[in-house]
Amino acid sequence: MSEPTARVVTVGAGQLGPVARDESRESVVERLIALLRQAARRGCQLVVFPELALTTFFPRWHIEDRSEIDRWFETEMPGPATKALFEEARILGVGFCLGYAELTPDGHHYNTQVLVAGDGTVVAKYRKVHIPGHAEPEPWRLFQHLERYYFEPGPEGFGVWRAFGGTVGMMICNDRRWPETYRVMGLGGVELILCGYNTPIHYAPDPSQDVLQGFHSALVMQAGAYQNGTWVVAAAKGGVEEGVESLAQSCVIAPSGQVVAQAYTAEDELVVAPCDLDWCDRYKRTLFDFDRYRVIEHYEPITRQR
Ligand code: CDT
Repeated sequence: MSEPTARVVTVGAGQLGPVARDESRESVVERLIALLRQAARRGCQLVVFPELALTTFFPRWHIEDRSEIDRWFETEMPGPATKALFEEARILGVGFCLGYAELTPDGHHYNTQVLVAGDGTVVAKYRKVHIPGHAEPEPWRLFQHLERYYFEPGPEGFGVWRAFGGTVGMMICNDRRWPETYRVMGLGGVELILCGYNTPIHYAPDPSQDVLQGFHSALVMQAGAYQNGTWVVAAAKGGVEEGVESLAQSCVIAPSGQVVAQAYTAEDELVVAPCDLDWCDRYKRTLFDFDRYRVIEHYEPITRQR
């Protein structure tokens, strides 16, 4: 009897280098399309792009004018600038996951990721749950991190979707630092978590953490992958953007917790790895067999206490 075929999905982390404040969305989309074409040549079925990929990381500035704020947001997806990316995905048969600032018709502002299938159709949307930083300007900082001024937390929470031959989840940047993010998706049977991020190297409340940014980013994702038996694919917007240096180190992490591919540069770069989704079961059915080993009667404080 022949062995069943492994469920391998080849995934690319489509890292971006800096996006300048005055760079147009059309120009960024050209860069994304170049990465998507490279991904097709390298056998990818799916490419993960960074958080807020279409613009510079605008939460580093305090903008007061409402109409100026809303210019950083997308009111439709695909929209005028992004429809070329959707069309290219359809032509190439390569899906993607893209982070962007979303303004809904009823006026809500979210930090969002959309998952698009290889036929160019939208599979799912995820709105960032853990919103870091601060809600009011703090002039003592070298630069602002005003995500809590610009974004509401996603009301839907975490989800998993059947796509790309497996069970796919999404998280955005700061979400990756919280074990609950992975565990909620783990309880849904997640096999492949897609994450975009913008992580400034300098952490103003405690600069002693600056040298540890790369370590902490890998630490949380490797632990989350291992403890939930899932792949994690993470794409950075890295490099020095408008004077602020951000972590690159986009990577692919296996359910074993091992980093199997990582970016070499802080520029536009595609990091590719074949992800065997059947590898997840080696962990989900053994050490992390939730049904057998989780002791939920002792976990209640996690939802009772902030
Ligand atoms: N974009 C994002 O979520 N960045 C945060 C920075 C935390 S410091 C305000 C991160 O966790 O990487």
